[in-house]
Amino acid sequence: MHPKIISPTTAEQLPHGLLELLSERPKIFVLTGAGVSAESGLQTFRDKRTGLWAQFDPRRLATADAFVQDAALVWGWYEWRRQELLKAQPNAGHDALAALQSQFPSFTLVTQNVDDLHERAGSSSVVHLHGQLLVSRCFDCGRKQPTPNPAIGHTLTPQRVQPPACVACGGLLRPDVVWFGEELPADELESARKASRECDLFLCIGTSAEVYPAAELPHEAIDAGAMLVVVNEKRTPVDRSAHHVLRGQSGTILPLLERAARFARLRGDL
Ligand code: BJW
Ligand code: ZN
Repeated sequence: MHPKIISPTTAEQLPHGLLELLSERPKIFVLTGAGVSAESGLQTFRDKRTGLWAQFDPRRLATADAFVQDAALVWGWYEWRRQELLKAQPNAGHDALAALQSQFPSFTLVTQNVDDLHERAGSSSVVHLHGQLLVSRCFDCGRKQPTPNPAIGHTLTPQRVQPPACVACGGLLRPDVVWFGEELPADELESARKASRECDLFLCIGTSAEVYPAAELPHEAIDAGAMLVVVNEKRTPVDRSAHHVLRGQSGTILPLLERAARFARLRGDL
């Protein structure tokens, strides 16, 4: 497929086919990635200049082996990430998705993000495929528990911090996020797969779509007959499978989409 790539600045410039579908009360599936939180000041992962992986080695920080090797290094890095998150606020993109959810009876929001900005913007029933920064679990017994308050003050760079002990067995706490080589939470992945196969409109927003199995979801939706719309500042591997590519920042494009959906539904109601 050769999707038309546009950079809309008004709701009226959105593709006609998309507006028409929005007027028909489609089942909507949204997959978000780090790009949605970039305008809130949180670093993405793979940007060549500003991404976390440009600055930090994921093999030393985001694998179970890394934790076994040097738990204080890993925990300190996540403490720093949590502090960055606590300073951040949802942006116009998060707000627009929360408003869009309130318009459509069937709306599934699946995020790869480990932050809580969708929830803070008012989205409900958010499916976190890669876990959450503010939740911890025991590396030994697996028991989930809230993360104790950050041990260090606001620092500009990560510092080594010894992980706290599990309330149940005294083992070391780890962040309840999905590291490379680990399985995604089974219930979340299953509900995401099911909803992606059942949706009419799949919005793939602010993700490089390079990490599996999340990156399979848009393809499952297309294979089942959905319209795929990509919202991203840059090219991604799913662009070529998309019906429409909306090039730009999610904080600009999603409010247009939300506005267009309101008008399209009004027209559909007439
Ligand atoms: C904007 C914007 C703006 C910016 N507006 N847009 C080869 C082939 C296939 C798979 C594999 C393979 N080799 C290895 C694998 C498996 C691996 C994988 O996929 N690797 C690939 C990288 C190759 N996957 C796994 O290991 C997964 N587990 C697994 O497969 O288990 C199998 C298993 C079976 C049985 C037993 C055991 C295991 C787990 C993957 C976990 C990913 N974890 C992370 C870290 C989470 C914790 C943490 O935060 O520290 O999750 S990695 C990181 O990537 C994070 C993200 O959720 C994830 C996705 O990144 P995302 O969100 O797409 O961010 P970016 O930075 O990549 O992209 C941002 C995008 O936004 C860009 O496109 C920008 O242009 C755009 N943008 N500003 C709009 N304002
Ligand atoms: Zn424990």
